[in-house]
Order: sequence, then C-alpha cells, then structure tokens
Amino acid sequence: MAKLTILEFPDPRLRTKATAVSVVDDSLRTLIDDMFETMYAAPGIGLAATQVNVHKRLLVVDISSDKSEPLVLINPEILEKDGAIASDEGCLSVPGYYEEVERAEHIRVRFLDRQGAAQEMEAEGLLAVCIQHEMDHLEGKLFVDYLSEAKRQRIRKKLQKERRHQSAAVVM
Ligand code: K2U
Ligand code: ZN
Repeated sequence: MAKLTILEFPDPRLRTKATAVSVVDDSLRTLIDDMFETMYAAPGIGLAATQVNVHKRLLVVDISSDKSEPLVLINPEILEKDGAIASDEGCLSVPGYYEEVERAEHIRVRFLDRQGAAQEMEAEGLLAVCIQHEMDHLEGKLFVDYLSEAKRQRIRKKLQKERRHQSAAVVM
C-alpha cells in the first residue's frame, strides 16, 4: 500500500472531468487500497480519484469512527435526490477552510463495487453529503465553487501565500 499525494486548490488538475472506469481489475483495486490509506492518514472520510491525480470515476468513503465501514463507488450515478441539508464542509484539497454548503439530504446512488458488481444504495445525512462532495470532485468541482467569487479568491490567495512561506522555510 502507498500514501498518495493529494492535489491542492488551485491546482488546475483538480478541474479535470474524470472518465468512466472500463475494467475493474487488480490494478484498480491496488489504487483503491492506496486511496483508503491516503484518506485514513489525512484524516478524512472521503477521497475522490481526482484528488490523487487519477482522472477515473472512482471514490472511497468511510464515515465510521473506527475505519469499519469502507465504501468503494466506481462509476457512481445519482438516481434520486431529495431534501436539503446545509453543513460546514472541508476538503483535503482545500486544507484549513470550512464553509457552509447546501446539498440533498437523501440520495439513491448506483455504482460498481470493488469486485465490479453493480450495486444500488440509499444514503442520507453525512454519508449523502460526503458522496455528493466526492462526486463533485469527479466533475472537477470543489466546495469553494459554491462560495462567492470574492471568498473563493481570498481562500486561493491565502493557500498560495501559505505554500510560498512553506517552500521558503524549507530552503532556509
Ligand atoms: O473530498 C475530500 O476532501 C474529503 C472530505 C469529505 C467531506 C467533505 C465535506 C463533508 C463531508 C465529507 C474530507 O473528509 S473533509 C475532512 C472531514 C473529516 C471528518 C469529517 C468531515 C470532514
Ligand atoms: Zn474534497
């Protein structure tokens, strides 16, 4: 297993639209395992392949407190969505920022599992929010896109300034 590098906003590669997975094989399952290791180490409760610079329609989720409920969604499609829930979202690709985003409270989603078998599931609350957040990543969309342009630019400028300071500290 390996910990993968997570792309950070405003990296343009995060804006790539992911393409469908055509074969669910051992190579994909290795990537899946590496994504779980990366997500748990972050720590986070979700991770999309886009965030580790793999532009395939694949995401992993585990909202449990003890890593006991890992979910793999390959080629996910939302079949139904209803209700509304507003929650403070963060993102491993936008470290240190949390802003309110409104999403559907309940969804029905169809996907392939890690064996390539077709599955359908319902999700609500935090799990529904997390799946929608990850599926946005597969479309090249970030939670900051739901904010005002001014707020998004402020976050972008602060992250770029922090990165300049970090790299200056490394050189010294
Ligand atoms: O895509 C990601 O960066 C993973 C997010 C998923 C997420 C975002 C908003 C709301 C729910 C899930 C990270 O896990 S954000 C870090 C985090 C950690 C624990 C609980 C909620 C969010
Ligand atoms: Zn995210």
